[in-house]
Amino acid sequence: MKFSLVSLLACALSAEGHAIFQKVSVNGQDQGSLTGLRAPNNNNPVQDVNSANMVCGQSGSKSQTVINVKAGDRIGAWYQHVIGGAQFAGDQDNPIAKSHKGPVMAYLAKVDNAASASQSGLKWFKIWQDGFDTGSRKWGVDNLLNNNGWVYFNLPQCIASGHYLLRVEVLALHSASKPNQAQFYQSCAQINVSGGGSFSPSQTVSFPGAYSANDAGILTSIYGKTGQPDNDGKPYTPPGPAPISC
Ligand SMILES: *[C@@H]1O[C@H](CO)[C@@H](O)[C@H](O)[C@H]1NC(C)=O
Ligand SMILES: [Cu+2]
Repeated sequence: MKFSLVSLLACALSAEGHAIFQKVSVNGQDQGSLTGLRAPNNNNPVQDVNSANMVCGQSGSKSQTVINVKAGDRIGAWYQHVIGGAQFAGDQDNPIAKSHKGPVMAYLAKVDNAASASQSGLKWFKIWQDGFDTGSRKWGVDNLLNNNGWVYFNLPQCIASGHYLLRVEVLALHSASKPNQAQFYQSCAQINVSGGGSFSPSQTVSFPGAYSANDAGILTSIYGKTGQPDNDGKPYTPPGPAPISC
């Protein structure tokens, strides 16, 4: 009896295809594993939108490095199943389980020193999101899967120069029709932007605080009439503010 319970549990655990944002690239240049990152050291999702772990994930590793970038640079954020990549050879849940459909988002918060700044009490604004395309019926996570775990976006040209925390978030919605079952996967990159402009956000949000458990983009069923995770072909709006435009 005991044995079968243990093996059942082990089976359930290995079926969890969670993920960690663990590497940055700048214009295609790989910055190295965990370099410039505040990242969780396990891949469990945050499910409480009011948790302090909504900022940069559960506390894990914290780099001393600040990554130098320019406004307008193409940033890559790399998600993998566990730190380093696949959990084992042939890992079907790397970079993330295919069930984990949902949007991918990126936020910035200005700080004095990205290596040392506290991550609580910051003023965040969204710079990019990849939600759901009603034409192709693809989610942001589908694009991540197609790019071997890489998510790409450009830093806006208009943002002011200086240090920021860059928060990249995957929101997995496969179980999100029940409260507190949406899964949030985020880490923060420490960046120093040069060549920026004069933009300063007129509206910002806090983490935690930006989201509520019952937001339409969080408490939602993504399964359509055919049972596919296609949002029934309807538009989907990710939680939080709209990305800035400049
Ligand atoms: C940030 O980048 C600027 C421009 O490249 C550089 O002059 C400055 O030393 C950097 N600051 C830090 C703290 O890395
Ligand atoms: Cu998961």
